[in-house]
Parts: sequence; C-alpha cells; structure tokens
Amino acid sequence: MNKELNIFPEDFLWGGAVAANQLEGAWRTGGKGVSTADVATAGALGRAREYTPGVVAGRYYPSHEAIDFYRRYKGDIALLAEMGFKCFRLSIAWTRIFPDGDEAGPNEEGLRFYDEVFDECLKYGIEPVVTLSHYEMPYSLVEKYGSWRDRRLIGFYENYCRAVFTRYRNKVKYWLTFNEINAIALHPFVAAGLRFEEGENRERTVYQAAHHQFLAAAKAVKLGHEIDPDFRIGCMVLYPLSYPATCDPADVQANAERLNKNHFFSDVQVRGCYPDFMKRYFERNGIALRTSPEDDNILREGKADYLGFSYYMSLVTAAGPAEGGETAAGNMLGGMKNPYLKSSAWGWQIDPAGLRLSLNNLYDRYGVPLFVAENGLGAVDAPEKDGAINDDYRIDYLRAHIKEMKKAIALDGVRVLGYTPWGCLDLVSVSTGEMKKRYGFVYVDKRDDGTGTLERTRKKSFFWYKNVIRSNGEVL
Ligand code: BGP
Repeated sequence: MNKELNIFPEDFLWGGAVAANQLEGAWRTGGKGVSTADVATAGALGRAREYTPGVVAGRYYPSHEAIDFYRRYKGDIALLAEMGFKCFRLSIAWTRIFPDGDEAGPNEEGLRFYDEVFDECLKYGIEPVVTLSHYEMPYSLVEKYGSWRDRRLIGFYENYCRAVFTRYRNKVKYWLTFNEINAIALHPFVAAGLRFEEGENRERTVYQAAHHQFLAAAKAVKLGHEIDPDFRIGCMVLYPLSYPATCDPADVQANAERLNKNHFFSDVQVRGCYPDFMKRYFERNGIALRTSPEDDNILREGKADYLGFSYYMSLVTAAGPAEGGETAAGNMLGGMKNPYLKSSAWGWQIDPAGLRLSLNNLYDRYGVPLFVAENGLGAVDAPEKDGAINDDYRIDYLRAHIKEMKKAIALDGVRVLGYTPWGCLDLVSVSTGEMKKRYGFVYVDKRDDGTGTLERTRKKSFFWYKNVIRSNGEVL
C-alpha cells in the first residue's frame, strides 16, 4: 500500500468493545439490581427475544451468566493486553451502582468491582472507554416510573453519573453517555426501557423519552467537565448509512429523510439544539413534547466532546415499496437488498467502503473527533479438531473496514480517535440473545442453551489483530 496511507496517529486508540449486560453475568452478585437486560430471554433459533415482566421462573435469560466476566475479568483483560490493546470500551452496569436506580447513595460493592476492573486495565496501560448506559438500566425504574417517559429519570441518571465520575476520575478519561441513543426509535425497550399502554401514541412517547435522555446526557457532560475538565465525554449513535435505491429524485429524497431522522440524535447532542427539520416534523405530526424553559440551555451547555458510532452495514432506501420485495436484515434496521454487497449469515449487508463514507458524512456535518465504537462480523465459528479457530472471514471483514478507515484519515483528513471492534471477547448477542453469533478475537466455550466450560481460546484473528496494533495499522 502507498506509504502515505499509513497514517494512523501515534496515539490512536486500538482496542475492542463490550457491554456489561452482554458479558458480566453475576446478575445478582455484589448487590446488583435487576436490569432491563436481565428480563430479556434468548431468542435463538429464529425466534425474537422476549422481554418478560420481571424474571420469570423456568425461562432462560442469557445475561444472568453471560460469559462470567465478573469473575474472570483478570484473565480476560490479560488476553486483551496480550493483543496490545490501547483501550477497552466497556460499560458500567448502572444496576451495580444503583440497584433500583432511585436510591440516595451508591452501592459500594458495585463501585469496588469497577475499581478493580479499571485498575486491571491500567496495569497494562489500557485506557478504559466507558459507556454509562449500554442497553441496561434498573428494571425498577421501568416499573415505578415508566422509564424515560418520566422526567425524574434525568435526576437518577445524574446521580449515577456523579457517583462514577467522582469515583473514577483518576482512572477513566473517555466516557460515552448512552449507547446507540437513536435505537430508542427502533427498539424502545432495549434502548430505553419503554413499554407502551394500549392506545398510547408510541411515537410521541419515544420522542419524549429521547428528549429526557438528551437532557440527561447534556447534564452528564456538564457535570463531568466540572468534576474533571480533562474528561472527554462523547455521545454514541448507531450509524445507519443508507443509499437511495435509484437516482430517481423521489428515492434520493426518501433516503435523505431517513438519514436525517437518525442524524437528529447526533445533531441534538453535538450541536446542542434541535434541528429545524425535526421541529417541523413534530409540528406536522402533532407531536408536542413536554419541555421546560431551561431545556434549551441545558442542551447548549452539554454538547458532546466527540461522536462515537457503530458501523456494521449499510442499507438501501426507496420512496415506495421495495421492487421485487427483496429485503435485508440488520441490527434493528432492515431495508432493501443491495445487489452490490454480500451479507453476513444474519443478513447484514457488508459494506467496508460505507465506513469511509460514514466517517466523512459525520465529520463534514459536525467537525468533532469521531470514534468508531463498534464494527465487526457476527459469524458462526467452528473449532477444528485440534481446537483451533480459523476465522479468516472475520479477518477479511475487519481488514477491509480498517483499510477504508485509513483512507478516511489519510486521504480525507477525518479525525478519528479510536477503533473498538465489537465483542472482542465472544458474548451474548443483543438482537437474538445467541452465543452462536460470535464477534470475538477470543472464543468462549458457551452454547445457546447455556452449557459450556466458559474456557477462553485465542482465534486466528487474535494473532492477526495483535499485528495490526503492533504495526499501528500498517500490517493488515
Ligand atoms: C449494537 C449494540 C451492541 C451489539 C452489536 C451487535 O447494536 O450496541 O450491544 O450487540 O450491535 O449486535 P448483535 O449482538 O445483535 O449481533
């Protein structure tokens, strides 16, 4: 490759990403409360996940044990260190710190757990990048308050942020407020614990809850900077790059509108105000949000320092119904099939060049540093007779995406802080609850029915990624 393309900044944060609810397990240990993820059943074998009203005896809930990171974190972090990780994106389980969400003070045992996890990272020079709420919140807040539709949630989130910002100020610098905040419009329970009443205007409730999350995130940014001006507090969105189905202006318009409805979430958090197109959308659709006079100020004073996003795939959008009716699956998205792209076994359309486009779109729009907080291939890994896992398909996927990210940095001048491929240790899938859908560099012996030794094995991609990091992205 052309020498000039080898320009990852010296301090580029190579690493990997996980979320507490998908790997920690120990769901009732150390004073932890029940979270929204703890009531999600396994939806393997083509069934959708169900979100039961509380934990129902006799049902299988994959997060309850997950991959038992809670007890095995030392060995796991040692493996990440062996790959040379510069950073590790992980989340704090809100329910370890405030088990019910509305207590007056934090749970010391929960705080101590993350002290140990962060110390372990720092021992190897791994910078923790911490998501404050990653598809997990106290279930009790759902039951008592109806979750984020209630403005009081802002105060509970603020208390939680204050507790962890204060406690970890000497250990953590990079924070993310809500994982994939725009997923609230696609999966309201997973992203925000929302359940709907009969006849309720769902769209209105979703945007009301999103408004509260925006305020909570903005308050977290302000508070964090007061506690430590060196904190870098970002927001995080699922980036659903989408192409118009044809050059018919009607398709181009439909695609632009689809993109904008997602940009809305980063617009508010990065620019600190609601975009006009969304105000008009609310007016046209009779959506009147309950707001307070101080809201505009709160949003303005709490703009995110950087923008984290997940990128797995791209979509296609048409003004009318898909011609031929061929559709594609996606992380909560779906859409039309793109004939130029191949798909993963779960139907997600693989589009490395789309990562460069996404980086450019976001950088042009906002001009703030970006963080590729998730990317990766969910695939079935079949260990060989000798136990080796030759996941060349995963290496191919990641290599192609890193090459495109490199072009965005070197050729287009996009500022990217780091790259954390998803599920660096195999973990529970969020959309299906499966273990069979694996992303990791490290294989975890656990099956969809909950059996397995939980033993960890380095995959071929482990050694490949180690070289990528060692060469700062030169050897791909
Ligand atoms: C993102 C979530 C992650 C993660 C990933 C892969 O949307 O932030 O939590 O799980 O997608 O999705 P899945 O687990 O469904 O394959």
